Amino acid sequence: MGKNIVQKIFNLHLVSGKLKPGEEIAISIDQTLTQDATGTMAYLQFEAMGIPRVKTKLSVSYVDHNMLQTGFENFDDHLFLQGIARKYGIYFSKPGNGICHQVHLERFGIPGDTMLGSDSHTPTCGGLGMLAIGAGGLDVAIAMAGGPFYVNMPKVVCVRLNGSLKPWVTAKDVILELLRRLTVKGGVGKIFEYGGDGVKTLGVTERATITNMGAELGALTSIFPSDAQTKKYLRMQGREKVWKPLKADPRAQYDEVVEIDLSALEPLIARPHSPDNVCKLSEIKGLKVQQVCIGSCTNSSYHDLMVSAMMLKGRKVHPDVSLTISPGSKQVLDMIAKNGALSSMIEAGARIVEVACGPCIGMGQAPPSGGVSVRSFNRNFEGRSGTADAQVYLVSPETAIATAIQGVLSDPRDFGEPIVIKEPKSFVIDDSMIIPPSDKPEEVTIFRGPNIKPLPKKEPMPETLKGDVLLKVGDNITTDHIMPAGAKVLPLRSNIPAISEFVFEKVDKDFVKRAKEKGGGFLIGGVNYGQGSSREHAALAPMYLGVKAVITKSFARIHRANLVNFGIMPLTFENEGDYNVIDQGDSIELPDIRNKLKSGNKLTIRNVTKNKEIKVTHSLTPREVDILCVGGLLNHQARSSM
Ligand code: MIC
Ligand code: SF4
Repeated sequence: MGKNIVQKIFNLHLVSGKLKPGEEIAISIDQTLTQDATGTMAYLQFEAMGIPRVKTKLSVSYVDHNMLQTGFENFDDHLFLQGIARKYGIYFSKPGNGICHQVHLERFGIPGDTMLGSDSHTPTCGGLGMLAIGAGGLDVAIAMAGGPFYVNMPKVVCVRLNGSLKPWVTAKDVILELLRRLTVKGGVGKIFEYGGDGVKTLGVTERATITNMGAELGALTSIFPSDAQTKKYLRMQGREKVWKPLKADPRAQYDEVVEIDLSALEPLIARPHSPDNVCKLSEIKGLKVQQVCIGSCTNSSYHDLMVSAMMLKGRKVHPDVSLTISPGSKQVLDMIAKNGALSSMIEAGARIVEVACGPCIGMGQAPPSGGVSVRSFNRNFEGRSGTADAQVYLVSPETAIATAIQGVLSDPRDFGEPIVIKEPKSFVIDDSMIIPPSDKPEEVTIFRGPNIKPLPKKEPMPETLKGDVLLKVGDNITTDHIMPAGAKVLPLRSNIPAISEFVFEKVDKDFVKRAKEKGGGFLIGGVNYGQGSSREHAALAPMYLGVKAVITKSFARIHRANLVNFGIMPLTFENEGDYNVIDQGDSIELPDIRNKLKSGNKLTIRNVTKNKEIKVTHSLTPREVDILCVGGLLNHQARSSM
């Protein structure tokens, strides 16, 4: 029987388990990636494991999120990360070098290798044929220590791309089409493997736009074949020697198939406040816009910025619009500076923003009150931009620039002749902002500013769990709801006591006070609870506040794993209707919990307030049950290395 690409890579990396959908497998990890907002915690955890040097083939630590230095915290954290990298054998990409996913694609990704990254958009490198997965920082720390990554074998979905895109229709529209069809939970438990004759029409950075935003489908990852386009891209990066061909066998089997006729697509747009709230741009064009932002790990490649510059050349940004452009990497910025494209942007009136995540994570450039912001980014969750009532729309760079010029949502097809970008012979290669690790690690001292607080500890699970329901929320709650980011909160990522003060801040401002008064308790959620980012702080901070279990209709993958890692039980209602018989403030009890967890996957919760019993289930593997019983993965790791 023929094999698909995912099976081929998993076969070469399988440590335990069988490649049968739903079964727990463990795979070895070749490379890891961290960014500063999740990295500080991941490295504190790595340090706690007492391993002298990372055991991966390559580990890179990026600084791209916490870039606004309005106090000492962020710079202190950057210095901590740089010291850790030098000491433990990790490459350090300095602030200003670029967004982790863009730089990793350019300088480090390898077709056929596996990567684990402490950021949900790690699958970006799937555009190069790499099997790249986003996870919590602790899972990444374990991979750096040489441990495998555990996951339930996903279903493999073949996305067959046919034909080619029409002018002004882009890779962004391909992934928006998938989000329109499948929704933000359509990819849970799945890997999307791209194939079909349309693949060869897409360059590596276009493919990377698609695999990047596959994270918004809730997928484990997304991957393209490694072919002539991949080889060309790697050659232009001076890295042709890492290229290898990778494609599915002719009779490869898939669990599902999705067909997309590229030539039938048109420009699409995701409306507030979810990346799957997609419609045709033509249905809502004409809407007045106050802000347009180009950038983020989804759309800030050389190609994206060149198209933007060519559209702006000789034109002006509309007087009522603020246009920001944040290039994805130093390489991209350097190239558009050298070839004059940057000048076209500046002349047109664009605000050139630092090479970083920036506005995508609310690090500056918050829209005005009630304002409409049109962005080439990947997430438009409510409040994420930094303005609670802003209306954020997601589009291709082409649509965004047409809109910035017209001042209203505009269809790029009305703009004129299609723009063809001449490819350079090679990219500008200068890795001087990537600092290699020290060959004398014993001489490296690590700087620790006052913002770096020790890891909070958790005790083993008691026999009976009891407490009150601290909060009940609805469907599709994101990690941005649970643990907000933005310029004010992000600098506290290495300080759990301080960051805990912001848990559920935008959902219920009394949550933290209540959690503290009651000494912790339970959370109730709807479907796809914890979608979005990989930030383990969305589990770690609730754990610090005493949250014992989260009971939902369903979970997003990374958040569920993070809950287990920090000793919080993820439970689901056996009958979804029982969501209605439990309310905020109810007292609940889970007696004899350790034994019950071990003896099956069904449990009964006693709602003491309503005098009712509620049946819940768990999908924990025996390994995960052990992790929960000892109070989390760090305790578990310490015990197994004793
Ligand atoms: C995001 O896009 O939400 C982030 C910020 O990159 C997160 C990571 C984090 O919260 O630090 C992600 O996507 O994992
Ligand atoms: Fe950075 Fe935004 Fe990409 Fe997250 S989605 S890594 S915040 S650019």
